[in-house]
Amino acid sequence: MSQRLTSTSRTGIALAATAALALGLSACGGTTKTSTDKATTGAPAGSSASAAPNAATKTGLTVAFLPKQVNNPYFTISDNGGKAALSSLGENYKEVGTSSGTDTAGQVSYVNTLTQQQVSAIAVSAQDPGALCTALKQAMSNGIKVVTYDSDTNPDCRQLFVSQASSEALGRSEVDLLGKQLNYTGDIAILSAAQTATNQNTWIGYMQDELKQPKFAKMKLVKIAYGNDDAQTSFQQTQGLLQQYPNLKGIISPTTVGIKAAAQYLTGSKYKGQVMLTGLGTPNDMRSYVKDGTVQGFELWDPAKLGSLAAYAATALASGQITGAAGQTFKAGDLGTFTIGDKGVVLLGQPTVFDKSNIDQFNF
Ligand code: RAM
Repeated sequence: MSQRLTSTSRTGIALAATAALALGLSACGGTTKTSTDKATTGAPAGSSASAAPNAATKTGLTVAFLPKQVNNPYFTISDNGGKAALSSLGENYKEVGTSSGTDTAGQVSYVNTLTQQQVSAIAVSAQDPGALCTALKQAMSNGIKVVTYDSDTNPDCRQLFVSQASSEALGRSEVDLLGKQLNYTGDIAILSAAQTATNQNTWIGYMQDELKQPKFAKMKLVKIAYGNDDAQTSFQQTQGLLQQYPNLKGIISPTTVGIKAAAQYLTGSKYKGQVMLTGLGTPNDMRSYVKDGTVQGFELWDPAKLGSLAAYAATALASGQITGAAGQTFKAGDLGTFTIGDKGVVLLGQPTVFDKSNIDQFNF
């Protein structure tokens, strides 16, 4: 597959971008800085460009969602949230992606195809922080706006990261939840997704830091296992952890696929109610395990809202209203107005903790 656009189409994109910039400038009264959207220092790719906050929202844009995995129900919910937001704005939605959560080459190839197709923006959940960078930078240099959502790349490979919640709070709170469930005592393990996943690795870093606090002195992290966001691998990894560590008292699984598979294993085993399980799951996946006593509590954000916010951010970028610099704001329909933070990060909000008392109020 050719990764390059013809020089004619590149020129076309450049002309369109210049025209859009000019329109945006006249709408907001003008600024003379030109958009380069290129970073060499690891800063977010759009942080040095100027925005036209009052520019009209363009219609007929095409925003492509590229999730970590297309057959993962979590991404079906998030990307449908993106689709609904785009259709309310009069934009076009498409979704492409691999069925494996560890196919970085596949993700690269989809980015290259979307660049050839000259989509307006790409919203991607990255399987790896660096693997997509060359392809995403090529997309951005062709005028395509790049938003990461759910799982980030290195900041210079995208204009914005739409984050589900504070990574630090997510990592620390999962350790706190497990600590309460096992009375702050015992061996624990983490069942993660792919070994390279940016989001899980960031959360795990904060979990390890949280465990250094004195109140966790009697809790010992004995193993980090990887289920690759594959149900069968995650199930087998859970079984392996329990066999290898007979004193295991708790598991944190910060992935919707992992926590569901671990709960499935525990519920049919002698460990049910004995080994605690928490992490990140959807209420619909986890409801029966909460009701049967396998799981006491876990957390998540609303994936549909995450996808919706990514769609609004991509549209605002492609309309020239924002560039990705800290302090810029954009509107996201019913979700409200959001301000871009440090390193081009936009935060959706706080996650919800689900347990017996509230799980029936949620349907996703
Ligand atoms: C899985 C994916 C995703 C993560 C959720 C919690 O579906 O790994 O990236 O955010 O779990």
